[in-house]
Amino acid sequence: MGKKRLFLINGPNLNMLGKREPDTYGKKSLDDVVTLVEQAAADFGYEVTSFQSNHEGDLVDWIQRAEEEAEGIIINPAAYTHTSIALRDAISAISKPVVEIHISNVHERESFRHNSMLAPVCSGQVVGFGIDGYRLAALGMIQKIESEGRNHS
Ligand code: CA2
Repeated sequence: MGKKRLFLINGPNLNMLGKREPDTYGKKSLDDVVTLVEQAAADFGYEVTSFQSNHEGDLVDWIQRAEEEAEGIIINPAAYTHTSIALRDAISAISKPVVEIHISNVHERESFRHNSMLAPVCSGQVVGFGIDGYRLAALGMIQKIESEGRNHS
């Protein structure tokens, strides 16, 4: 059996991390985020496959892939959080746990960011801890996977 794997999925505009809007999203790049998650996951024997896209359908494809190729998904769906029934349906359709993460505290921002279409079908949500939220999401996700494995064995 291959190593246990997490998918790290980032949605539209997150390729701009570290290049624009540092007051909201910080100065670190998406590569820094990937390294952070890889290091956190490696401590527990997990590998990470990272994917970023500005296109909704590509994100759906990767959520579907996780059913066969990953133990769980850490996803920052970015603006699609607030709009996408397609992403919600994709998450609903897989059996693997999904943790939603937001860099900013969406609840102290505009009201259109307060609702997540995806949160009701996710296993957990991390909001407002900057990019460290990705590490926290990875730890929570791994804890969940490992404890569920123990319960079923
Ligand atoms: O706080 C988050 O992580 C968000 O998911 C970020 C999304 C926003 O639409 C959500 O409401 C909250 C926006 C991502 C845009 O990322 C950029 C990063 C750097 C520069 C410009 C955009």
